[in-house]
Amino acid sequence: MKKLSFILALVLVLSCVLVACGDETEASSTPETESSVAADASSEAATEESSEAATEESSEAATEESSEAATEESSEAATEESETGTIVTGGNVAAGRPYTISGNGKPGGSYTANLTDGVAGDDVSAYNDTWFAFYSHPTMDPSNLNAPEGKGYVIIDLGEKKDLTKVRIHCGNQAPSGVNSPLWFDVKISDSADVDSFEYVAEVPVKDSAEAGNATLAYWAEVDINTSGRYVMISVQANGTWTWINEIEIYDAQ
Ligand SMILES: [Ca+2]
Repeated sequence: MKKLSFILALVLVLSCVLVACGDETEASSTPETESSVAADASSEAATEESSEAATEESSEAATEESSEAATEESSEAATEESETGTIVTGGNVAAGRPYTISGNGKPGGSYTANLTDGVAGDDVSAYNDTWFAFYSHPTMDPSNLNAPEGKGYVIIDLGEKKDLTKVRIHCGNQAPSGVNSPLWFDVKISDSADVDSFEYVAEVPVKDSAEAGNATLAYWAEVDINTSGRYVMISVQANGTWTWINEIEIYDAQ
């Protein structure tokens, strides 16, 4: 009987040992599971980071695209504006440049329009600084005129020698008031400001009396040229008392 009890006790002990081993197995498997969960979490985190990075990259790419698109649109708008505007500004190397005028006299009134400021008003009924006037008079003291005997000039300093392709002059005509389109404008060129150093380049076609007549109008007189120089002289031969201009444009080879 004692032997049987001992065997039973032994079986019990072995069972306990086995159960304990089973617990250990379970216990030892749990960290693996946790490790697996942690790995999953790590994977999720990695996925999120990757996703965020991708989103940021995508966002940056979108921003760049948007920026490029805006730049293109802006460029197109600038092109359209220059194509549709009455004054073409691209390549006008006379813009903002200093100039000198012939003669010491000043015409009556305040005809003091700036000739290189980009403003070319076309109101020929305006007797004021909307226009600059060359003034000629048969009996007035020539020292009081800026175009004695109808001859005057503007010399524009381009700052440095440039290759030139076109000259435009905005002028007005209002014959009933003695404001006439001139007989001619000439373009002359020099690398010096000395008045006697200029060489003839081209005549600028103007509306003659048959075209302009008694009309009140403003228009651009222009000529294509192919020369180079730093100083450009626009000389005028007036057709009557007044010649009105208010802007001169000179284009380079761009
Ligand atoms: Ca002007």
